[in-house]
Amino acid sequence: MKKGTVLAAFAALLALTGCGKARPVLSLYTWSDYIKPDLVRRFEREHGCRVVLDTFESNEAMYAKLKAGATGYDLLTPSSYMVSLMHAQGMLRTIDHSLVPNLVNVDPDYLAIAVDRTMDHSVPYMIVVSGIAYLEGRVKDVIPSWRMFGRADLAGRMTMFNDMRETIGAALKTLGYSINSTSERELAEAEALALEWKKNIAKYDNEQYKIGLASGEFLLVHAWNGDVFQVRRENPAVRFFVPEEGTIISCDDLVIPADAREPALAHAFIDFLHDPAVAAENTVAIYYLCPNKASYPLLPAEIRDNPGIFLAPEIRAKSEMIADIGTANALYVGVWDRLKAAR
Ligand code: N2P
Repeated sequence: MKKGTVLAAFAALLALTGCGKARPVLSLYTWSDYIKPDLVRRFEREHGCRVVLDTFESNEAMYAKLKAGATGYDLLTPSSYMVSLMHAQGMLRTIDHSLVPNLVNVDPDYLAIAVDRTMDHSVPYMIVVSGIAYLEGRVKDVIPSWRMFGRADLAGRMTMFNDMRETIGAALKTLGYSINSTSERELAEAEALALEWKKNIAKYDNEQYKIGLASGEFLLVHAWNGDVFQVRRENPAVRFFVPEEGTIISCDDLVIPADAREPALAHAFIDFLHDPAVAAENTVAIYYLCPNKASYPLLPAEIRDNPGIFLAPEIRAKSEMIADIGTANALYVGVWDRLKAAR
């Protein structure tokens, strides 16, 4: 083969395999098990790009990493309270609605209670319900309450979230207080309760609990609903409940950092995720609800009739979304530091 022919053949091969000239890379920084992998591949094919995924385990960990100088991310999925904080600090780009025609599909009922109602700098991705998961048949006398973490007979076989707003929030809720309380007295009571619970838990954890519950290493865990239903595919004994005291509902939003390198691709990805068929397919795979109204009729009964995904109105009424509480955040940091250090 002549040199030119070899080169031409090589170029053709590169074009075929799609790894020739640098394809644009969309860098996504998100929670684990939070998008159907096939959908990521489909987007890569449709847009001739590569999607690189990096994961964080809490809003605070993600924020700390960005503040420490991490750059190069094009799309993030923080919870709304963290979105408010990041927006206030000029860390986010404005969403260009002309690039995201599928925004018309976002559920207006959700937007009515959202923090960023006009989707100025964030677009809702998934609604998350916090609760408790356990193994049926392995835990006696289950009551649908956060007080289960006080059960000494389960000591060492339970986990709670490694997430200050979630774990302190569960204790506040149990005491009848708001998860967004800024009262020092209420927080002190919550700290005392969470400290009692800490004696019974194996660890604070946001990711390993899934595998630990599936394997039976843990019997009862503080959990996000979608993770639990994913785990139930592996172990049908897994059960989930929303504690009767009420719970935390979060919305994780798609946001584009101010220094994103591929903002156009990031907008395209947001648009892709809000295509109703894609939104439904993603929800079916990860069991978190994408607040995309046009996708609801496409969801199977398993999702639509799941009370852990579409909450009963009375449970919803008792539940709250985490808010950015400004300088009072320092109170939570103090409580959390003491809880983590306690033995
Ligand atoms: C998915 C984590 C759910 C997001 N593994 C919690 N905000």
